[in-house]
Amino acid sequence: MELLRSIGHPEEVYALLKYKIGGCHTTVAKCDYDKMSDNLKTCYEFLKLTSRSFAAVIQALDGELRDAVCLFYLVLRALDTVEDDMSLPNEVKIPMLKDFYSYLENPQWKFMESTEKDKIVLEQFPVISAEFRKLSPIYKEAISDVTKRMGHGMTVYLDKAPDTLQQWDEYCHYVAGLVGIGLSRLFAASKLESEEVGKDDKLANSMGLFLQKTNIIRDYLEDVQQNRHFWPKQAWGKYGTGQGDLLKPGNQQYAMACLNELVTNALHHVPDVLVYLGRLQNQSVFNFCAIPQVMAIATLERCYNNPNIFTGVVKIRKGEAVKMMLQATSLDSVKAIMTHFTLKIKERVSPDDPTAPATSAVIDRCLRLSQTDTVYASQSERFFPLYISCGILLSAIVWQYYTGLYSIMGPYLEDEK
Ligand code: IN0
Repeated sequence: MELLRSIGHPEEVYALLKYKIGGCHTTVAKCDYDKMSDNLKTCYEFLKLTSRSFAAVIQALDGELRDAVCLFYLVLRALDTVEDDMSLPNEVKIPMLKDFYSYLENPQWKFMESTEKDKIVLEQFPVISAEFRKLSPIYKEAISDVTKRMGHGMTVYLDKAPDTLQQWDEYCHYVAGLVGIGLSRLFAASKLESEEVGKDDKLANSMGLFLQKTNIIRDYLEDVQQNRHFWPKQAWGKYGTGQGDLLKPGNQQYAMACLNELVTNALHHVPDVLVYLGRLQNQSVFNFCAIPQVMAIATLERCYNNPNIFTGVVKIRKGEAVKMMLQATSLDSVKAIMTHFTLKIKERVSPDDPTAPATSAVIDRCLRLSQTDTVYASQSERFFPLYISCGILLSAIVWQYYTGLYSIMGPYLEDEK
């Protein structure tokens, strides 16, 4: 099915086949399950259950960093599952979010009443917390500190949608910027990355904000349908619309203006993302950080000025994702991918859009900082002869099949009237 969706993009078909056949050396899992305790193996099983493709990138991390990031991911997933659970009354949820970091030190703590899809990480929390307690103190401190700050921050926005753009940044800081800060500390603690990476909270925060803002923009319809509101009022309120009103057909023009304003806002994080990625030295850490960022810029490009955001799901094709994943292994390749998608947005900026000047300005800044000799263009030309040959071969097989079929079945087939 995924192959069919990429049929018009030969380089994606090639990427999908390469990935399926196992040629993805950059993201290939380095886990040695034979040397793991049963408990830790179970944690990796939870990781695969909850994060699908992202699990492979975590498993490809070098050395002891791999287990630390796996456990950090599971703890965050557990916290997020509590935050998302609409069936939990606030009297239960608020103390749980605030105290969550302390459950890491409690071998018995688990929660059996969740109704969420990832409830397994709460029901089996003792498996996760036991492995957490085996980590070196430096990793434990980073994970515990971030869990504490995030749990507290989540309670601030439990019943409150972000109003101002500043509050939007604050909300995204709690749920994603802190993830960047925590991960950067883990990278530095592992000595795979410099101390500087672990100390620059501003850049680490931007890494998370770029991902989270992209998710919030992409998921508008799904979130509003579930009565969750993450688009800041400062962006939609100036049109006199109410919460969720951007879905009403009469508000389409406002909806598009608002969408483009938020995409422009998110693009402001790209310069920090490039500086952050430029500081990384370890290949496995680089891939782990770069892959979600290139997926985000491709998603933002797809969202920009796209009315489908308000009517359905806007996603990048699996073939496109795999192609980027295989390519995002150096700063130059990431710059090439950033250039490719920012240029595609630039082509679609309309002078009628109220944010157009700001969009063009931020795009020009991104393009200046992403300058590179590497190109990420559709490599269709390279594949064209191969594609034509495959096409001819396929037609011949189909023709043979039908003529063969006719010679056998012909006598039994009804004559056309
Ligand atoms: C992540 C981030 C993530 C990875 C690498 C570096 C980061 C630096 C700062 C902040 C976050 C960073 O990446 C994942 C990516 C992911 O889960 N992708 C999904 C696809 C999707 O669309 O959701 C997949 O299944 O592949 C991410 O989105 N988040 C995340 C969570 C925990 C950790 Cl440890 C790292 C979630 C979020 C909210 C953006 C931080």
